[in-house]
Amino acid sequence: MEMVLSHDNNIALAKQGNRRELAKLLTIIESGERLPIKESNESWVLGVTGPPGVGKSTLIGVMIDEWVRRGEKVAVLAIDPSSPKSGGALLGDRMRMSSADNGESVFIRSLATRNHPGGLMPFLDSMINLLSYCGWTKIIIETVGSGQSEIRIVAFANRIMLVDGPDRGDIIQAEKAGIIELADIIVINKSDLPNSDAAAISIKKSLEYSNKGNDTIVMLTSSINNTGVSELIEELDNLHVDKDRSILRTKERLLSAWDYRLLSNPSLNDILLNLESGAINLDEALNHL
Ligand SMILES: Nc1nc2c(ncn2[C@@H]2O[C@H](COP(=O)(O)OP(=O)(O)O)[C@@H](O)[C@H]2O)c(=O)[nH]1
Ligand SMILES: [Mg+2]
Repeated sequence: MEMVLSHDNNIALAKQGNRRELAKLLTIIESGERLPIKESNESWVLGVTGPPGVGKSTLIGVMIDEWVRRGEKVAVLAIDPSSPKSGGALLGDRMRMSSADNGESVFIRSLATRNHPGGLMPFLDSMINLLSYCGWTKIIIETVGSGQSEIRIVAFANRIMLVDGPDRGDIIQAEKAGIIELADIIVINKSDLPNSDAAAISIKKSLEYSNKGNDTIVMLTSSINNTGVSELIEELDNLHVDKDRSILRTKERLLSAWDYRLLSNPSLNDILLNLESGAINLDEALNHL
């Protein structure tokens, strides 16, 4: 007689702080298995997004140091579209360099989206659940870039921080992607460089033009000089999560789930062929799916 594989024991170990077990369970989730963990609304999850090079990873590293000093346990899911190495590994290296004794309180896992053509939808929720259940009090999702797919990913967080640089070009990217409306807090990093004040003013102006978002917090930080970071942590820890933005995020998650369902439908190929040949129209295709 075959036994049903249960992960109860591994889950208990991960909850006691066993990182190897935690890593294994995340891999199990990534392979498509569901773990028997009750969903919780209690998890604290911050999505961090913004154009490449603005200093997201560096800033997250400094924030982690600060949180760890305050007794928090911080887990980072670093989402990388291409290699399972670069993004997460870079942050991992930085952490190893800066906080040799943070080990127990910091957990970093990198996820490559290219392994999952349908998106990360089915995994992120479960991973967040597991991390939260295992006692990680601050969970961060870092994405590379600020396009539509990054919005979809950070929408799994319950608060969003957009990081921008002092260049107008960076901000325009975020405006185009529509991520400004979703962000609870916008950080202009590299405030040690010229033009960062002007960048903050420009962001505030563009917030005024959009219908809502006047309560969006705009802050300046320099992650290399460690200025503005403890103020940022205060703001994040006391953040009032806006209902409208929360609904926008929920909508993005629903769209992810919808896309995932559609793309993983076993008859998708046949339906595409029938559409292509004109045998059915779009409405009929949708009905089939
Ligand atoms: N001048 C300045 N450079 C920074 C700051 N934060 C990060 N950088 C540099 O910007 C580059 C990109 O940083 P990184 O954290 O990898 O950016 P990411 O792509 O947004 O994650 C690196 O060379 C960092 O050293 C900052 O506050 N000021
Ligand atoms: Mg990065």
